[in-house]
Amino acid sequence: MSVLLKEFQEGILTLTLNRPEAINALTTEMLKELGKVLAREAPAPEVRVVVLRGAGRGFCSGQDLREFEGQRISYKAHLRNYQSVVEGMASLEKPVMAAIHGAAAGAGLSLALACDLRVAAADAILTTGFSKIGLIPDAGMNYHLPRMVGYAKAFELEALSPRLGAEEALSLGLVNRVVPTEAFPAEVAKLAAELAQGPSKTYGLIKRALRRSASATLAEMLEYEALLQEVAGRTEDHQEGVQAFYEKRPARYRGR
Ligand code: T3D
Repeated sequence: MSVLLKEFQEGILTLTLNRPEAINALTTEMLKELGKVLAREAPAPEVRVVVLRGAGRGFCSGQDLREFEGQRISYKAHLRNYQSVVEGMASLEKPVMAAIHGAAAGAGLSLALACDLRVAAADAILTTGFSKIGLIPDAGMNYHLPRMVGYAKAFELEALSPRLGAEEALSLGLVNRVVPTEAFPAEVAKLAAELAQGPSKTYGLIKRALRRSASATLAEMLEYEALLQEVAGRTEDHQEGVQAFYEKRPARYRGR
């Protein structure tokens, strides 16, 4: 059985981390496969949204702590596998959504934070985890976390590594919504379908704009927005959106 399951249906590419016996602890094989799918398959125009989830009772417990047992590894080399995945998600011009149930720990949480949206089941537990084993957070956590919660909270979460329940994660802005555990698969599917039926190119441009804003001045952003709007304004979906407004009907976006 593959360590990464792929399913494509109605514009939604669902990627399932599949090592449930270890709460989907990440191995080199899994990361390489994930990086490859993000680079080669996810950019296809028929893919309108990517959902990342975990098999079994949790999302992901982070790096597999048994993979390099007894070995002295080069972290710099090993972390390239994580970097490809995180950069792959960031540069993908379509929404990437994490569906979190059970534990999201260590680099598993880093991957969830690198997604554009996070939906959590009520049973979700989020924890940075790294400092508990004497490591610093990686896989982009030091980029994403302080931008979501501010420096002081990020320091607390990274240094003390508390286990956050879904509601606390929601109140901190770490997840976008919390849904009852029984309704989780249906709610994830509903949100994914909504995104898959949306103006996909616009979503990609929104993603570009928000990512650029992390290191731009207001003046630069005003210029950049104007540039991106030139692109959005020429999409078929923009024409369809305006036409649907005139005709007082729901828009039928095709991602073009
Ligand atoms: O080293 C490097 O390569 C550098 C990069 C590091 C990146 C990182 O991600 S560092 C952080 C690594 N992750 C952790 O430290 C989390 C470790 N796991 C836990 O704290 C807990 O397992 C959870 C909070 C995730 C879940 O707790 P619980 O009680 O629901 O489950 P459990 O019983 O602890 O785990 C179930 C099984 O999964 C268990 O196996 P067993 O005993 O039934 O055979 C456990 O050992 C295994 N497991 C859980 N996490 C990992 C793991 N196996 C390997 N690696 C793991 N990360």
